[in-house]
Amino acid sequence: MEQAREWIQNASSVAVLTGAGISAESGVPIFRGDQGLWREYKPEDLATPEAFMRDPRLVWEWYDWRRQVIAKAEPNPGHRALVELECRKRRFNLITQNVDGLHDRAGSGRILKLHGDIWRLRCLECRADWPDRRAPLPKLPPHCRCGGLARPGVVWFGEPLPDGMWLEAEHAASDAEVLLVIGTSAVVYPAASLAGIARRTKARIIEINMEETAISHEVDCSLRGPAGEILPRLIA
Ligand code: BJW
Ligand code: ZN
Repeated sequence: MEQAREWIQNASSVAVLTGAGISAESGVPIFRGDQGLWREYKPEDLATPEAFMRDPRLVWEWYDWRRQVIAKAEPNPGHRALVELECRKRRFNLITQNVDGLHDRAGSGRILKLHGDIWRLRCLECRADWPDRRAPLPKLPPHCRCGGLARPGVVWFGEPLPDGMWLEAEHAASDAEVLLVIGTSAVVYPAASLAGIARRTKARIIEINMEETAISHEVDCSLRGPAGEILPRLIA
């Protein structure tokens, strides 16, 4: 902890990659492990364009349930510690895989949302894209004004990340002197490759997670425990 705190204090450029674990203490379920099931489905069964085309109502029921959980959730001390860190650093980049909007609600500035935003909808017909914060939605599946079927504004397996987003994330990781990787199992690509990118440009990599992950062997320091407890102590 002391060593990691010193690396952060001395760095002028810090990047952060967050995953579902940072929102776990706000009551938002993570994807993998025992908690990751909704009904009998795994995220890999639902977060795909194929699953949506097969059964849009089922996929929307999952998203509508998650939107209701997230609507009741509040940002936790982990989200807030990152806002504090952003205020202190000249160069700071927050990259998140989360779609829940809790970093925005905590007050983070620019956020690179690799996997989109659960509070936006997109029309499959006319490509319109709009915010909708109603939870539950009045009718499933929701439709666009044009009559087309709407989908959640998120990135599913097999889909490219939002335009330009990956380039910016890669740039942030290569520019960082310290990369914090928080609450992600690091099994989903390309997000998981950001640690390798930062490592090539000699960044210190600090992982915060309850458990060992797919990248634990390539980080400089693993802090084991809840992000909502570790982050405020690390940044204090
Ligand atoms: C705590 C805690 C506490 C708990 N404190 N910690 C090899 C290379 C490149 C790509 C691929 C590849 N092999 C396969 C691919 C493709 C695929 C992929 O990665 N598959 C893997 C499963 C193998 N990737 C893609 O398809 C991506 N697109 C792509 O590659 O496009 C290429 C392309 C280019 C051009 C044209 C077409 C295509 C897209 C990936 C999209 C992922 N989408 C999802 C759903 C988003 C919407 C939604 O939310 O519903 O994103 S899947 C899901 O996983 C979600 C998450 O963001 C993502 C990552 O999960 P995360 O955050 O790591 O959560 P968990 O649950 O796994 O882990 C939580 C962690 O927290 C655990 O470690 C806990 O221990 C910890 N924790 N409490 C701290 N209190
Ligand atoms: Zn439309």
